[in-house]
Amino acid sequence: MKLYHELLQDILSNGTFKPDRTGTGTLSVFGRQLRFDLAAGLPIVTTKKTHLKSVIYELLWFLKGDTNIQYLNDHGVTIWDEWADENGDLGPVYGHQWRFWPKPDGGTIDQIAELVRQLKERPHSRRLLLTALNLADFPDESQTPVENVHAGRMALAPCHCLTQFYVSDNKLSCLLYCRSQDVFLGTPFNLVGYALLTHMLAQQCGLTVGELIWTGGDCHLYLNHLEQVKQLLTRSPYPLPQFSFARKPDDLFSYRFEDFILTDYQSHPAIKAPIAV
Ligand code: DHF
Ligand code: TMP
Repeated sequence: MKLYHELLQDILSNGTFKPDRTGTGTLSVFGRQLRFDLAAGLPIVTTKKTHLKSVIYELLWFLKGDTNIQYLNDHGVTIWDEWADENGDLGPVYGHQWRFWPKPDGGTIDQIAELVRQLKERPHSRRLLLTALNLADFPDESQTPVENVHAGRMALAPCHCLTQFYVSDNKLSCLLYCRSQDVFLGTPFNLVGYALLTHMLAQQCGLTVGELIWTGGDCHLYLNHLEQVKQLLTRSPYPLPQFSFARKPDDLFSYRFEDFILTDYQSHPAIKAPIAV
């Protein structure tokens, strides 16, 4: 994860101060890209312990089309708690758009089922897309996340908002666009999440994994993360761990937590940082 360190250093060196929605303040750069060969190992940060369990349950939760934090909490995952309303709801966020994108006629589009079908039938397609960018459901930035949920809107606008998949030589690659990245807390999760989704799609469609290409729009470090970043940068990365599945589930919606096997994840200890709400 030398590339992740270079991105952190880039923001420290070149970032300009920007105030932000949460009132925390950031150092920010605009428009960056990192490429990872997924066959070389899982792109997980090794210079702090990354909570793989939270990433896996978040992904399974998205794939269920679920937007209530109860399922996450039932599995000990609390990463979405701060944005949910009193019923645990987050409004029509990722899971809703992935599985139940609303159509004008009242029906819905299952983007994930469609993506699997297209990958099997037309792997050469240039339309292998997944998006949560439903502008009709966007939050009003002058309101709090909970006020937005109460008004039927998303608690937060989608950060990882557009993904394109690509097949060549039987290898599946993933190009991810994140409009906004909390590079210390959010980016490590987003890299692993989309790497795992790519592994799942490849397994289901009889493909091997190619590249993960992460693209960030507003790439920022919150001002209350700078000490943590400097601490992380003093550490040396370990080799990337290998990823595999315990079995091949019947379909993309049948994966369980126990199916995800990470071998030899060697990491430095976790570094705590406050999250900007
Ligand atoms: N808001 C902000 N400001 N940054 C985010 O990264 C973010 N991410 C969201 C929702 N809102 C957000 C969803 N994803 C953590 C990581 C990802 C995430 C939410 C929270 C987090 O707190 N990570 C800590 C603890 C991990 C854990 O408890 O499992 C970490 O040290 O990685
Ligand atoms: P924003 O909607 O004002 O951009 O705030 C969202 C914050 O959450 C921003 O710091 C980016 C961060 N974020 C990630 O980095 N990754 C994620 O997956 C999510 C949901 C949020």
